[in-house]
Amino acid sequence: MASSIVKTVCPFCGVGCGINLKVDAQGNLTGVEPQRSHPVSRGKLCEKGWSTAYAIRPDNRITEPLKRIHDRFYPVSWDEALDTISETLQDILAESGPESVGVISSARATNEDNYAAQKFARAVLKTNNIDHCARICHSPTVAGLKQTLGSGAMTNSTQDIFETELIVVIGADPTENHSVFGGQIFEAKQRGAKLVVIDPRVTRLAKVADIHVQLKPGSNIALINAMLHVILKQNLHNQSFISQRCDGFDALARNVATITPESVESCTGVSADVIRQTAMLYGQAQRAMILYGMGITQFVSGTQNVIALSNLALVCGQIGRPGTGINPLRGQNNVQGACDMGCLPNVYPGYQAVDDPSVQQKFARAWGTQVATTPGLTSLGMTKATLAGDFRALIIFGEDPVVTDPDQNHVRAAMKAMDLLVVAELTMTETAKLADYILPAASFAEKEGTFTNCERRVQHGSQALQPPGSAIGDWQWLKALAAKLGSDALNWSDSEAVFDEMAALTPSYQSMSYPGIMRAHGLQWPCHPGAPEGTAILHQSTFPIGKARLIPVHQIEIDEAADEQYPLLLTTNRLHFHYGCGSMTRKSPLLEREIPAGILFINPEDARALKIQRYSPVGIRSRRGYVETRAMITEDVPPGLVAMPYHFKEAPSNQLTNTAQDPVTKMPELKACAVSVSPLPPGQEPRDIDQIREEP
Ligand SMILES: Nc1nc2c(c(=O)[nH]1)N[C@H]1C(S)=C(S)[C@@H](COP(=O)(O)OP(=O)(O)OC[C@H]3O[C@@H](n4cnc5c(=O)[nH]c(N)nc54)[C@H](O)[C@@H]3O)O[C@H]1N2
Ligand SMILES: Nc1nc2c(c(=O)[nH]1)N[C@H]1C(S)=C(S)[C@@H](COP(=O)(O)OP(=O)(O)OC[C@H]3O[C@@H](n4cnc5c(=O)[nH]c(N)nc54)[C@H](O)[C@@H]3O)O[C@H]1N2
Ligand code: SF4
Ligand SMILES: [Mo]
Repeated sequence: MASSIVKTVCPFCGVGCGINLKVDAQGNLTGVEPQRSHPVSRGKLCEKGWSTAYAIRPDNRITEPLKRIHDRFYPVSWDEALDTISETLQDILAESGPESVGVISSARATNEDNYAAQKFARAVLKTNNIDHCARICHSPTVAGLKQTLGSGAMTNSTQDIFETELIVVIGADPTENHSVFGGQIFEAKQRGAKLVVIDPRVTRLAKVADIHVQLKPGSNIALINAMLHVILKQNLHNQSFISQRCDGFDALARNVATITPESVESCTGVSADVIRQTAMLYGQAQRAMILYGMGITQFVSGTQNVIALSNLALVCGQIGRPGTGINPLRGQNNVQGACDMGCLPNVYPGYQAVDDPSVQQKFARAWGTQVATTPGLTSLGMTKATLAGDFRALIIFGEDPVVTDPDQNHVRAAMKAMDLLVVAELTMTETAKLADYILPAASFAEKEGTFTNCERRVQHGSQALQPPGSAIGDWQWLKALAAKLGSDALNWSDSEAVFDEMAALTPSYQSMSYPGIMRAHGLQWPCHPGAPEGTAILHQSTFPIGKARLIPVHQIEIDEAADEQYPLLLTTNRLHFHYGCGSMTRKSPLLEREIPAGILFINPEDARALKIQRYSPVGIRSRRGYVETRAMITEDVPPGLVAMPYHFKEAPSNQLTNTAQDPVTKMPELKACAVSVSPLPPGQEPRDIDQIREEP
């Protein structure tokens, strides 16, 4: 075999940078490089992308199926593992029915893997209990924009950033989290675009913004309603767009009539002047582009926050043209795809409702089998049902909920209470440690498949390497497990066959094929006979629901405010050098050198009051848990607010977080909970959570 360069997509964030893997004649990965002509990344990668080779190195991997006996894992053959898993599943199905089993799929895996996962749940297990991390990420986007626009995806394309006059970044930190795109925001600003950042923390973009609106956590709706008030008062709304393309304007106008900037000063912590300036800037721009993230969605008010933003864009007619739009920065490399594939308990691929009888018939006919008819449980619903005794078996691939779901003690208790927990992973995670069986999964570089980035671009990744040991791709072990359960529903010959079946059933992917996607550096959905080359900008002349809906929303307070016992508010965020549960980025010595351990960001004022010095060991307690780490004193967080990343399994911020949920989507409030912070006694180092847990 000669050495080769294989084209694929970066396996981390939703920017979807084009990456080339260099493979030597022996089949080893020798390096990565950016694709020069890629339409999004244009020859760049961030540090995580450059470090991909470490993330999937064979010596860090799970290479054979493992079975847990008491507290130790023993290697078993695939046959033995799948035989016992299928027997146990059959027993549980016979005793407790399909509502007692479920699947959590992976926004890090391919569309093909995700299509297979939801088909496995629906056609083999006969349940709609299928979900994935979008639940705790952009589920409010899917629900909110579906109501207002008819489609819950980024309306424009990343490169529109160079065509806009005004960039509004609200509740997102793109230089850290969508780094190559974050760099492009800097570039667009240098070329003359104005930049507004709305964030309680001083992010890197906030430091260069024309206006930084440093609002209090959870006050987005009050702020946006007051901006709408100013826009209407100053007659800056787009009358013709509203009358031609929107319903519900009068009710919206009535709702914001009394919400003056002055009236929300104390709730938002932002001066009326700054609110007015921001509203005027947005209202007067010819082309303004809203980019948003977890600072909008991860609240009990998540769906309402999204609706508020949608109201703002619609009233100003900032939708359907280049350089405009309402643009959720979808997080994971394939979270857009995992949602599109129907790995959600209420929709089939292409967001076709599971409780619609005609949709049920369509899939039952296509798949040649009966399907479940009632919506399933969400991921957090499955953990809750387990502790209530109503849920017994879970198959998880490519997620680490013990580190990434809120209220870790509760999640661990649920995982331990399952009668069967199967985890398919690249590497040993905190969740895998609790599994009955761990299955070795192939990484992105070791399988062929497609990934859909944040701008709806479906890209093809080729297989560059052989998987280590007996690891195989996720749809392939799902196929083998389905066969053990007596079903040939997943009997595809290769990943292209999976894609073709999916595309035929998913209207927005209808005209896509592997050759078409590869020719064009990816195609953006919707891609159908009316738009065979895909669609860069949504809603140009009409919305999928005809007219867009303006829906009045009211400020909703955070669930757990600071009080005497827990006097600080904790928010959780991300760091540039680490990703998710850290299981991949923390394998890279380069990334670990930058940030080797968890950290608490605290304002100098609070640090002084608590007698905390730079890098002091501190303990952080909430109503749900306790962790120890070190303090970083910084003006980047305001007094009263502390911030922690969630990447570090030794000091997991999800020990502390609140499970209070958005009633529409069950999104937990990961961005705000009450904590107390105290310095550790002199000489005491921060302990790992495992050590803390072992003590009485
Ligand atoms: N390096 C790195 N990159 C990543 C990831 C990673 O783990 N590491 N994860 C990926 C994933 S899954 C996702 S979803 C994306 C997420 O990307 P982002 O959405 O950028 O994620 P966060 O850093 O969690 O939060 C964004 C911002 O919301 C702000 N915020 C908090 N509360 C409020 C509020 O009430 N109002 C407003 N307006 N802002 C608020 C925070 O201060 C923070 O700056 O990143 C992706 N990219
Ligand atoms: N406190 C707090 N918690 C949060 C957040 C927050 O802002 N604050 N953000 C939330 C958000 S937005 C998200 S998206 C979640 C993310 O939560 P998770 O999805 O649990 O996080 P990841 O680190 O992306 O976990 C993915 C796992 O998949 C594995 N993997 C990668 N590729 C493959 C593959 O092809 N096949 C298989 N089988 N495995 C694979 C990796 O090894 C890794 O262990 O975290 C959430 N948790
Ligand atoms: S910006 Fe995202 S997709 Fe691009 S290299 Fe970095 S992690 Fe990968
Ligand atoms: Mo996410």
